[in-house]
Amino acid sequence: MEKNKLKTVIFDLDGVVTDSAKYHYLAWKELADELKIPFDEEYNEKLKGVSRMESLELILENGQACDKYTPEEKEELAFRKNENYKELIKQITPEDILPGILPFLKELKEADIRIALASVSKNAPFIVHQLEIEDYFDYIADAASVPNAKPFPDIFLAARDEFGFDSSECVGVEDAKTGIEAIHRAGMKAVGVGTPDQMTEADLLITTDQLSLSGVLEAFQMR
Ligand code: B16
Ligand code: MG
Repeated sequence: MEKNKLKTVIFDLDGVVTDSAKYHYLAWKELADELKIPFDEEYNEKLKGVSRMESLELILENGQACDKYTPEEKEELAFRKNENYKELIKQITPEDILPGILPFLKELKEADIRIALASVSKNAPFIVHQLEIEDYFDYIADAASVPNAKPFPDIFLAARDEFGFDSSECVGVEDAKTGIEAIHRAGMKAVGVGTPDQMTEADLLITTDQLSLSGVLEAFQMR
């Protein structure tokens, strides 16, 4: 197999394609306030790329409240947060695509490089629809059918296997520490576009408006 050729770029959604992370924060904040649990933007960093139920556990942990609720009550709390989140993301429009993402997607399409989405968010298809970028994606991984969330590599491997590529031919783009770890565990190179202190393990640390095909090819010595 011809290695070192870029065949697919696998994008995370929240914090990479659009800033839906801010809506996750607002929705969790409302719940945390209601439960009288301290929660701020700094603590919210821990939730990026983390699944819904694990995020709830982290929030409850911050208020020493993990044992306060039954599994059914926790399901109900997560459900309420998600209902609130779904209301908030209705306001997302194509104007919310982060700078540089659209030109990068166009560049990849023109170069016939597959484009995949590896978001652990069950709301990802709705957000992609709101952003009107469905046509760019050759594959959107189904978060619900992936056994293990990030930092496990499952969702990135699902995208790779969809096309039958080798990990060395795939590049992942992430804004969360757990996501960078998931990309590496999938054996792929990782582009980090998140806050620099969370991106220490990224192979290439840039901002979304610096994303370019030539930049990725050069950084990873790919063709
Ligand atoms: P949902 P990503 C992740 O999306 C978010 O970063 C994380 O904050 C969220 O808890 C998770 O999705 C689950 O989302 O509750 O909508 O299913 O970064 O993998 O695109
Ligand atoms: Mg993310």
